[in-house]
Amino acid sequence: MAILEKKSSQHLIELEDKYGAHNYHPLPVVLNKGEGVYVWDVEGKKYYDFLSAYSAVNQGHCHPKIVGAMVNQAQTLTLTSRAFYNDKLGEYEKFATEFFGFDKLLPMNTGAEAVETALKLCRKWAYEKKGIPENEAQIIVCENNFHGRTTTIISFSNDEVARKNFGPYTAGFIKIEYDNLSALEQALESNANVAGFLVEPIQGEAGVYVPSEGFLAKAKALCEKHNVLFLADEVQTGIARTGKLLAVDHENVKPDILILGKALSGGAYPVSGVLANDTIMSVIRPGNHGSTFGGNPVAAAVAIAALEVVRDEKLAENAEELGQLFRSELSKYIEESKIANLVRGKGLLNAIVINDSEDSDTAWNICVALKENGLLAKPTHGNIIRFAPPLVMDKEQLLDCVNIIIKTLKEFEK
Ligand code: IF1
Repeated sequence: MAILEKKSSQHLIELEDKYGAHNYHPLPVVLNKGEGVYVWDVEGKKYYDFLSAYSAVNQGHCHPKIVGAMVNQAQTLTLTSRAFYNDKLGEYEKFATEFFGFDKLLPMNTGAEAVETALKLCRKWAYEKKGIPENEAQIIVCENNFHGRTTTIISFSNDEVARKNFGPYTAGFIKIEYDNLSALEQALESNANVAGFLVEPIQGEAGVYVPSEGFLAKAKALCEKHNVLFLADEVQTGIARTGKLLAVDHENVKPDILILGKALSGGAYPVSGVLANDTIMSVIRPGNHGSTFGGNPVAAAVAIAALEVVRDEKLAENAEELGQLFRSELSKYIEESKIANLVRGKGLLNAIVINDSEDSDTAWNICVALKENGLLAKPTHGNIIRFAPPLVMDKEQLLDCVNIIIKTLKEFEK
């Protein structure tokens, strides 16, 4: 019998290069195992995961409770479609609506699908409840947003790499500067047909931009004043990532439409969803929207387990405490550093800005060096490196990672 050759990283990278679309440029590491805050490559090297699959693995890799729920349900009933009822969806909808404090949940699969769902819901509410003339609804979005990769979503992106040559683009969006209340007020006052304001409570992909204290609360108040829905995209910032269950909780803001994804499943399965109260969700009627896998029994079982882990292991509290430690330790180093300019973030969603031009490859080279030193992270744009470990990390592990990061940055001090 042929001895199964152990696949090397190089061989596996070549397979992807030859047979896979080149829609990503991954760091040169091939992972084959994950457990808690750790991942391993095919050569057996162990790493701290400081990306958490872009904040999908908040509960840690392969959390036994989440995987257990998935395996158990997968051996019982995986998919019925919504043509029939199943015994898990109603229980999940009740659990999730009570967990986040809304009347209704519309279950989907990916974050982009949930954002698209929220946009459709917002528009339909505008026509049927606010009385905006049909096909005239406008939704305000922010410069440098990231909400996914569908044609409509990239229509209001200003990232040319994500947008160019995918036209024609979807109309009905007004762009304003992020964290700019007067720009929001001006857009609301000069457009009669505004249906909603879609915003990331912290702009993740743009480089972990935390808005000014009070921005979210004042933006919500402006939306209320103009009878405009506040749509919070918490796909990346939600599920305890920023030190609260939701990033909007830091300002006690209650969105009209809440968009969730990623860690809603702990990274075990694609689960996303949109939550809203009946006054809004009641505009959706049979046939208006759906998806084959949306609300499937496995997703429902996984999401309940993933949220119970967040609650029972107090992940938001841990993210808050370790995030403050992370920023204070790095700030001390940055005071004397010539390679790092600043560290910013909330909870365990942080980033450092590298003292080099946006188009330099310094941030990338630092991430390659971090990999050699046993920690995986990736630049967002150009000179910004995002640091987002699983929220199950403990203090000792975090300080170990701070040491690895500082040691690596010092290798780049000129
Ligand atoms: C990629 C970025 C992060 C998101 C927010 C919706 C979605 C995302 C705030 C869509 C997804 C992912 C997508 C992934 C990389 C990652 C990402 F770099 F693309 F921008 F996290 F910042 N709203 N973000 O962050 O959710 O459809 O992917 O489930 O596309 O490269 P999705």
